[in-house]
Amino acid sequence: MASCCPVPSVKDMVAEARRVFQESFGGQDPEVAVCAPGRVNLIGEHTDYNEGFVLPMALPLVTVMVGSRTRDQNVSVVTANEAVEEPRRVDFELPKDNQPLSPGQPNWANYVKGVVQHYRAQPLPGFRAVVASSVPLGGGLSSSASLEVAVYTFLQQLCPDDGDKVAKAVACQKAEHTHAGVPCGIMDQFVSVLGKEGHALLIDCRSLEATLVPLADPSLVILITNSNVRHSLTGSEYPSRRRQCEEAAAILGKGSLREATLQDLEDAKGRLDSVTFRRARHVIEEIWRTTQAAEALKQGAYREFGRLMVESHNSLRDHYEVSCKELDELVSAAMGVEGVYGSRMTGGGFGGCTVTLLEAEAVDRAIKHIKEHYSGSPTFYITKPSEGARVLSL
Ligand code: GAF
Repeated sequence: MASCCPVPSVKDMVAEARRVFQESFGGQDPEVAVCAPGRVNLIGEHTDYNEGFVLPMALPLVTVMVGSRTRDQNVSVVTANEAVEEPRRVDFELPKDNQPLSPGQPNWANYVKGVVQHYRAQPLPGFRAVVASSVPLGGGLSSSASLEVAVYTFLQQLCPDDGDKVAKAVACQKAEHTHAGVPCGIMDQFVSVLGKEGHALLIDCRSLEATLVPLADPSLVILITNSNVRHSLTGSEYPSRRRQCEEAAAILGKGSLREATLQDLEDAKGRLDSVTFRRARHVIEEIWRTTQAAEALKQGAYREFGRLMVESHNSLRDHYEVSCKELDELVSAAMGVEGVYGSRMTGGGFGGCTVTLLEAEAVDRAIKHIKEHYSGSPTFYITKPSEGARVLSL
């Protein structure tokens, strides 16, 4: 498995963040360390903001945050992530009297500011901190949600809230809406907070309840392949998909597409343009596929699970139109390997990663085959369902 990206140990990441903290803040030691994971979604794509089901798992790739409170109202945050834009240090004062904390430059700091603003136990003390991440940026593995949830978890150590985990995920989702301008659903923040080692989470995005689905069979591997492409369309495409779904639900007379059936859609065909029809069709079918897939996983019916993954990918490609040539190539390459159960794009789309479910003994073969059949330069991660956000020892 020589060609897989190593997953850095959380301990090493904390040691590095601590070193950067000492270097940035006059040799002081941080008092608190936390981390929050990225995620991979196994199935249930673009269903969360339609109040549907999703089936993600938390990754061993995490954002770490170390730091200490200050005696004043000043915040200083340094990122150890060299892939983000400069400057890598931001300083700001906590706003007084519930004034909003405006987003600005650099972009990475907006996730910190957003969470500070939406934190559920105000007023906060000032703090100094360093963030470091092993979640690839812009790879569709929720680097932003992992940063938001890490910041929230860090703030809980300085100024405890009531500990409500779902409310924590919702506050982080709000931060993304207001400070990153992405009208995302709840999936990424939810699984980053509530992920469980050895399990995927079947999340009902209407009731915000989750069921644990065991996923720790040693004969099974979850392989993530990063296409290493990101198309610039992403910015406007995500909000436009969300709008199309809301329009479709309104035309069908439903509060959300979760409440619609394929028959409702068929009956309204004359009142929907063909694009909106296809968007709604993807969502309605994907919600159903996700519940079927969770059932298949519980039964150990990996072939059936894999078949649903491929159906999901094809629907995202043809009906929802959020895939791209590179992701399609990766999926079809993976599906050409004996021992692969299924493969699909994961996350928002237009680049980023695919997720492939396969027999452990097929991993080397699959990586070799994908490399030979992909026109770009892929990177690979072999992952395991991991624990959600947590406090670490220093
Ligand atoms: C992004 C969003 F942040 C999620 O809420 C979800 O909608 C996903 O795209 C698509 O399933 O990751």
